[in-house]
Amino acid sequence: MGKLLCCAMSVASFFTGTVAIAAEKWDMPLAYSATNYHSKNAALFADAVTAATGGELEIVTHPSGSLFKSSEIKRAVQTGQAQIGERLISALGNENPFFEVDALPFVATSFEDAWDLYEASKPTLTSILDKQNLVLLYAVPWPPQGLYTKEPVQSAADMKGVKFRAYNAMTTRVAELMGSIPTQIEAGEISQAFATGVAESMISSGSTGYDRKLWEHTKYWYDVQAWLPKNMVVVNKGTWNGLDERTRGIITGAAAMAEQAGWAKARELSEWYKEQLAANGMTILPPGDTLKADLETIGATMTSEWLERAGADGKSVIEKFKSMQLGHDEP
Ligand code: PCA
Repeated sequence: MGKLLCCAMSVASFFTGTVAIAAEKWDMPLAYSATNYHSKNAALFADAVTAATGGELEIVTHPSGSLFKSSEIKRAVQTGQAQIGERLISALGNENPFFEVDALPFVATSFEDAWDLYEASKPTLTSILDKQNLVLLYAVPWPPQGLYTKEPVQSAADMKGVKFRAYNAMTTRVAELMGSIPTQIEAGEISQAFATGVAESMISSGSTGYDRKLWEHTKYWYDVQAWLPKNMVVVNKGTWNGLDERTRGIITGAAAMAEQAGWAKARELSEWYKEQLAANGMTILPPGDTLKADLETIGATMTSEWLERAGADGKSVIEKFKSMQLGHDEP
């Protein structure tokens, strides 16, 4: 009896010992508020990995820039200060113009086209990230981008001199080409920027307008459907390579689910966000013909500027995307 008990105890301590040594905790910094669908989706992904590994790998999300600010998240993951994190891809244009492909105005303006553009860009995106010590896990879009204003806007000329909140170099360029005055401001600082008069207008999704209660500061949202930028979730490559194959498989599976769920959620909420902006007193309008034409001209300028900067990679992703479009048109 005594011998058996002793053996049972040592077996138990062997197992608990193993679990204690193997258990790993990953911090997952997120830039956007906990209630936003990107953050909720990341939390579901984190829980799925934690559950499927039996707690051997626990992923803990830190929304609202609470662990690292949005501008710091990618570097934190590259250097291993955080093992995994989420970042708006198109904000990284200063590192490589290729990151801006999903923020080109009027190139991919629907969820279907945004998905095709993602598929077309994924191999290059993955290899750029690989060289930066990062592994791409999944990417999820923001709903189509529209224009928030205090006053009605008929044409780009009406935006002249307006203080414009930008979230990357591309939105800064849109503002410059409209004659607006751009300032780059993180999503978390939007309410304050509008409340203090630092910003009067911006281009963003209904999602961010809803999260930041833009109806308190603006009256109109023009449903321009200019582009659908994406957030990506990346892991530190060294950390990734240190995982066993089974754990990597679990993460890859959970990431594929999170990607599908995230795209579905963005699509589903896109209309809902507009309804919420309207319910809170905003006027939701399609852009008038002049405004649309002006923005399209700006988009064409920006696309040719980008093609210059992005070189062969840029040219080939646009060609690949266009050939996918043609493919869809075939009977
Ligand atoms: N919301 C983010 C990026 C794109 C979007 O829809 C923002 O405004 O910062």
